[in-house]
Amino acid sequence: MRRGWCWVGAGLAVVTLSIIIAVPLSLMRATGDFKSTFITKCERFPGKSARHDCLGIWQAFEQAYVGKDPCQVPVESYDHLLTTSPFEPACNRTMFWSKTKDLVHEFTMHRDCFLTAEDTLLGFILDELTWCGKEGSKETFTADCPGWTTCVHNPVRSFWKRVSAAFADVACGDVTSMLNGSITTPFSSTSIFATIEVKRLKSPNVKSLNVVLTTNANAVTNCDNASLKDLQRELDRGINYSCKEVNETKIKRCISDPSIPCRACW
Ligand code: N1C
Repeated sequence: MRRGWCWVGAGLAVVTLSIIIAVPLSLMRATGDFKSTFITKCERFPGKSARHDCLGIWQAFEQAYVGKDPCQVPVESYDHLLTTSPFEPACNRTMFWSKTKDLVHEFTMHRDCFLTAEDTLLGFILDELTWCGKEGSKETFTADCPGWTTCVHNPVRSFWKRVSAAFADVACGDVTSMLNGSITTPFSSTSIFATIEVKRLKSPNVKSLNVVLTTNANAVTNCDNASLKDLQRELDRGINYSCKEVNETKIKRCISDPSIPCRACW
C-alpha cells in the first residue's frame, strides 16, 4: 500500500517538473518563433537594395506592447516604430482598400503600379500575423491574444490603425481605393479606410481619389451607392473624386497578363 503511494508521489513529481520546464519553454518558443518570422520577413523584404536595421525595427516594434495588458495598447504605442521605419511617399501609386483584401493584394503582388500598406516593409512583415504581450512578462505571445473586437486597444488593431494613418499621411497625387461592390455598404463608416485614411487625405498633396468598385455576378451595388456619396462628402475640398465599376474578371486579366498597361486595368 505504502509502495503504491510512493508511485503516485513520484508520478506527481514528474508531472510538476515537466510543467515547470515546459511552460517557460513554450513561452520562449512563442517569442522566438515570432521574432524569427519578423526578422526573416524583414530581411527578405523585396525591392530596396538598402539594408534595413531589422533588429532595431524589431526592438522598436516589441516595445509597443511587451509587458502590457493586451487590451491597453493605444495607437500611439507604435509612434516610435513609425519614426524608426517611416513610410516613403509613393505619389500616384497609393492604393487603399476596404473589404477587398485578397483581390487587391493579388493585384499589387503582380503589378508595381500600385502600392498598398502591406507592400511596405512594416505592412509586409506583419500582414496576417497576431501578437500580444502580458503584464509582467517580456515575451511576445501569438495565442490567446484579444481578437479584433474583444477590446479596442489591442496590439494588432492599434498597429493597423497607426500604420494606416502613416500610410495615408504620405499619400500624394492621384490615389486609388479598391472597394467591394458585392456588399451593400462598400464605404463602411466603421472601417479603417473611413475612420482613419480618408480623413487624412489633404489637398493639394492629394489631387484625386479614384474608387475602383469591384463587381462580379454577385454585385449588389454600383457607383450610385449611398455610402459612396458619404465618401465624397468626407473628402477634403480640392480633392477630385471619381468612381468606376470594374468587373473582377477584368482585374484578374491584368493580374495574369503583365503586358496590359495599368491604365487599362480599369
Ligand atoms: O477596415 P478596412 O478594411 O477599411 O481597412 C483597410 C484599410 C486599407 O486601405 C489599409 O491601408 O486600412 C489599412 N489596413 C491594412 O493595411 C491592413 N492590413 C491587414 C487595415 N487593416 C489591415 N489588415 C487587416 O484587415 C486588419 O487586421 C483587419 O482585420 C482587416 C481590415 O480590413 P477591412 O475591414 O476589409
